[in-house]
Amino acid sequence: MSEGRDEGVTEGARFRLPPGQAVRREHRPLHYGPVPAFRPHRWDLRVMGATHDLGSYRWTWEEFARLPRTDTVSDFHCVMRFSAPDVPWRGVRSADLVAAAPPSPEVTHVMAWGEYGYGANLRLDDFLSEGVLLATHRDGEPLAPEHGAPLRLVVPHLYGWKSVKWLRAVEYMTADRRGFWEERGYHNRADPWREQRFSHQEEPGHGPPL
Ligand SMILES: Nc1nc2c(c(=O)[nH]1)N[C@H]1C(S)=C(S)[C@@H](COP(=O)(O)O)O[C@H]1N2
Ligand SMILES: [Mo]
Repeated sequence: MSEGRDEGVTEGARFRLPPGQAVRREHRPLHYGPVPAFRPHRWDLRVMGATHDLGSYRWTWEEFARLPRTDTVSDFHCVMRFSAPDVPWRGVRSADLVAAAPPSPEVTHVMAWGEYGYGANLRLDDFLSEGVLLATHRDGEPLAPEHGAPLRLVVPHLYGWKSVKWLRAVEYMTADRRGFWEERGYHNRADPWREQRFSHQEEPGHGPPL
């Protein structure tokens, strides 16, 4: 995550813009590391950790395709100070996934795991928020490889690094643990409306010790 040049065109108040953000419509991919290849026969999605029966759940690509689909439109805010308004997504609601793979009552947080060990931690209530989607489509098209194909998380109410691309697993946790950027100087919660960009802004109790 290096500071990119800001080619954003700032518009009026067409949509609510969090502090320190500018509008950018262009959909330029942003991530750390290489883009993984999608091999449908090898791909699976797992839900593991503190499930209600301590078992783990697994969907092949074919099985995942049978889960109910939902369309959403949400704004996307990257910590590098650009925001994309009104992005149409299609996918499986986090709430529908959690209903299919119930957590134990002690679960407080989840880790969303992408390929290559990228992970982002979320409070369970943030993961279950309205608008959180395991997305297969953006703008009516299947996700492009660089944007997370075949499946990415979309957490519109938190900074973009929580929206894990190339999602492969959701781990239920009974205590908080930092993800990839959260242990590298970025804020544990990442609320753009409070400009929670960096870990040095965290108050005691905002996250596990660094
Ligand atoms: N697996 C993975 N997911 C990731 C990232 C990453 O480096 N690896 N970067 C995040 C960041 S910082 C942002 S802003 C968004 C960018 O999504 P986009 O490239 O589709 O615009 O993806 C997020 N998801
Ligand atoms: Mo980002």
